[in-house]
Amino acid sequence: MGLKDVKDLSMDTGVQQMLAKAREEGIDTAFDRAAKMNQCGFGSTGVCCKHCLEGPCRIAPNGKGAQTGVCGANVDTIVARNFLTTVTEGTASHAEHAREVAHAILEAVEGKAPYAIQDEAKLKAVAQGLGLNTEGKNVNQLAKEVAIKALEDFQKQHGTLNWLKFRANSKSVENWKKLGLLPVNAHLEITKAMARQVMGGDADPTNLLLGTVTMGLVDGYAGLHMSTDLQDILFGTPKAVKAQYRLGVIKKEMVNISVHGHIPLLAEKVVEWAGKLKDEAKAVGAQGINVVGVCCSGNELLMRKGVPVATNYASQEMPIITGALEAMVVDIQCIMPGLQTVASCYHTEIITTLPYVKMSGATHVEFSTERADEAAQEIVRKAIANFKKRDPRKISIPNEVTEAYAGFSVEQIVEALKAVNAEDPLKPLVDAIASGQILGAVALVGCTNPRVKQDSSNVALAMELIKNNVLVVATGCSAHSLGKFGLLSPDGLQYAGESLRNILTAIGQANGLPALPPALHMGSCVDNSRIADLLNALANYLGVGIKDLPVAGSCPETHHPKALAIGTYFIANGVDVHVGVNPQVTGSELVVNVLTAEKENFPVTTDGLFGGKLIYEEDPVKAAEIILNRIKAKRKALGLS
Ligand code: XCC
Ligand code: SF4
Repeated sequence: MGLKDVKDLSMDTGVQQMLAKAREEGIDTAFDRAAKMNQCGFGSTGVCCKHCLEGPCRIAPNGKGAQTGVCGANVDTIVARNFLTTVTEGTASHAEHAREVAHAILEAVEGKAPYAIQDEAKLKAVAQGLGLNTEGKNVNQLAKEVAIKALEDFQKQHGTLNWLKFRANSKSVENWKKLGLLPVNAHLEITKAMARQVMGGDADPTNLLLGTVTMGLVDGYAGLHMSTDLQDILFGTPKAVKAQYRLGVIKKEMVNISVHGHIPLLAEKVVEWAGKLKDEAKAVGAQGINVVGVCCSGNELLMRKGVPVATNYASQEMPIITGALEAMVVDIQCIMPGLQTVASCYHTEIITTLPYVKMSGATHVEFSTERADEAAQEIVRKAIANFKKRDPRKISIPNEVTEAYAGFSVEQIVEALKAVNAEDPLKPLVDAIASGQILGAVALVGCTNPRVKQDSSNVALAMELIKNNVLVVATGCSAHSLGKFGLLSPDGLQYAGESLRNILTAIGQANGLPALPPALHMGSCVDNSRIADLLNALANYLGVGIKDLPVAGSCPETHHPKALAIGTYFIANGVDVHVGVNPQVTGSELVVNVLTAEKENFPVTTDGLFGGKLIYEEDPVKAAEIILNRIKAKRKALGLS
């Protein structure tokens, strides 16, 4: 099969340019590998089971051939169980992220790690939310108590996750309690989920799907919320910041280091040491050191430090192909093993940092919070040493750079609204929704996927929504897509419906800006917690449940199990979640109906139990129409026109 035209692989002209360069140099990228890899029909529909050595068993489509596995498991059990496996993987990733940060805070306040608490106000707010007495305690004492509360969520044997009790909407909690879904501790629930997936474990498909909901709650509270809260405490709560996007942020005359992965513990230190060691870079003939972001580490640094973002998931190999990247430092998640193969054609050094995420052929500099400074220095010095190893014939950096705004934490959004109504900051937003000036809100989240034309579905869906006066908030790699195509900038309001444009202009002007952008960048994937916090605040203000709000979530170009875990968390709260990529469950009618409520009067559906459902639609324009109709139905139920 011939390779696709690079114009059909990404909307980003810089990425197209690098893809063409890679092909000329005989280098394989994820986009070309995707074209060569046929997707298996059994795996694509979720009907292949590998849970024991009697298999693999796979169920033939249309009733022709074997309809049960060797053990007798039918297609519904197999699909539901595979879905639980996927959601468990995603949840484990986020729980491990949160636990690492909790541990870092403990080390920091005990003087064992070189970090200091940056946001005392957030610390106090989180401590109070967790029910801690804050009176007369100094910062380190309080931070220690918060970290211990966090670590309890990985240890306690009774009760409910502390972070769930702190952050969840009370109406949602009542519902989960009634259904017996409340998680005790993250490790216990992840272990239990693994145990129920095992051969001869849970075979009831509906029960397995309810198990995924508990996983979703672990993901939400012991993953997303805990990570965001603790990172804000340790590194500061984001404020609006000017940002730059695209491969043009890589600078020819500088030592370029990209940070890639998710946990900001290392990334923050790399930025710090890049500043401190710039004279050493000058000594080798560079003008300085330029740190650029990739994926969610990029988002974390962008939100708090204004560090420019080079690229998102699907095109993570492209910074190397510019020939001007001295080092790519990675921690966990979304790091393609193919990076090292590409890097071996250039002078770029891939540096892994965690003992449980290594790559053969890459350099490993072990990172731990205790030796954070040493590790970051070593990494920056390696990058400096690589500057002289560049091959000038291989350097070609696309020159486009797009300007955007990021940093819209809930705290920042409330601050901006205070300029309109100091006493009652949520009122202007609620009034605009009630009057229909803002039809509703959609969270555009998730990834890019080399099987989908990069950025195209993210951008098309966002355009369609803002045209219809829907406010878009964005996180993760999809926020990069919107940033690159002008939707995180006030200029993007030219694509917005008139009433949305008017209100965002008014709020912006009250804050001394020309306008707010039509899409607000709220952070990394764990920062989907910020979106949930905003929804919780709006629901409480109106005295309704989150499920009643005219809102939805969408991940048009997802690729990662984490996205399905996050999606499950939002569905459990009654928010519809659209996915634009095959969720690999279509082999079971039962599973499809439980998740999507496609068939009327199906006995058990997530829509019936929680008020939110899965929407699977690959065409972004059709997906926007479905989302808009659901938003309108939820408005109507609230008595709004
Ligand atoms: Fe990964 Fe977070 Fe997806 Fe990007 S958005 S591809 S999960 S880096 Ni999270
Ligand atoms: Fe086959 Fe059952 Fe084993 Fe799965 S658990 S591989 S369906 S025998």
